[in-house]
Amino acid sequence: MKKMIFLLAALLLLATMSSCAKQPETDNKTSSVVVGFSQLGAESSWRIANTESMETAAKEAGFGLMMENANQKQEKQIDAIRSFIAYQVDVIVFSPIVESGWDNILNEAFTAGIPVILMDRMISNNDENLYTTYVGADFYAEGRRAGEYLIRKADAMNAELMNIVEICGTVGSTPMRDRQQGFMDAIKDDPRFNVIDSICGDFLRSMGGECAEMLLEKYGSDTIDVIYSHNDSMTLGALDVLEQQGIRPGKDIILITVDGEKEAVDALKAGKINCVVQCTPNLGPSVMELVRKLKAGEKVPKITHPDEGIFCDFDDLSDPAVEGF
Ligand code: GZL
Repeated sequence: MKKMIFLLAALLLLATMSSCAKQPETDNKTSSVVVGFSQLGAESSWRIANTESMETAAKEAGFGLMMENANQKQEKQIDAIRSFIAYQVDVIVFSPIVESGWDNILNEAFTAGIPVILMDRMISNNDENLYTTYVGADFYAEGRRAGEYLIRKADAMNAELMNIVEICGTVGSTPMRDRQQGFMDAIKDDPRFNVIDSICGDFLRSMGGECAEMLLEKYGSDTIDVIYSHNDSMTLGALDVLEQQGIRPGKDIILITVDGEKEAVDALKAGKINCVVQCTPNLGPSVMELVRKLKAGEKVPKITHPDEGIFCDFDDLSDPAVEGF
């Protein structure tokens, strides 16, 4: 009964606390399990698809989902997690916008005895008490796949030198750090590759376009051979700018991107992007299976990575399997 009162209060307060939060359709009053979910924002198609995956999976599992959208603000994620603790949700799930700054709030969750699932992004503190399990991509492997594609492409083009510019995701986030490290490690011993600049586009389409404008103005289109961009949103913004300036994306400048949204895969099929490294947003089913196991007292792995690959211009792009989310 106490839990029911808490949950009803939770829903009322969450509804007023953040007008942007999409209140769960799932009936929390009847569900035996309630999941508190702090989503970091709605910055990209990937993030929107990820939110949809979580909502659908919670409904299919019969779990109540209390979701709070932080709109790219870490302090709003912290507030949301604190409110989930107060309402005594069964499990807390969140995607940390950046890796640092979570120790205090996660210690509060640990003290409250509420398991925490990290979904999509990691935290920097490796105190294993601060979270129960992580489910999400191996971003380092994604970066390596991008670099290994470029090596293959340089071989096919008999390239002697390739100047590379990098458009990075949110500074301090796991995907930004590891997609960069994996890519650089893959190409670092190859003298053909020269990384001439790396600037932040924060995973936003608008910022991707601004980065492309700045890089083209600074170096000129004749100097830049490759753009490696940490997500499709920024890549599509950059692609628009290239075309506005009469530059043929995918031909005059090689574009390598990460995520795999439909618009990017369609651009790959049109010859405007050369490589799309897959990063699935469909983590909801894995998260809810972990919730089920935790509630059943079953052991769960510390890390779960989804299977991922790449689509590129060496593939048979007419294959129906080549499709975006
Ligand atoms: C990756 C995810 C990233 C995506 C971006 O798992 O954290 O955040 O690559 C999104 O599109 O903004």
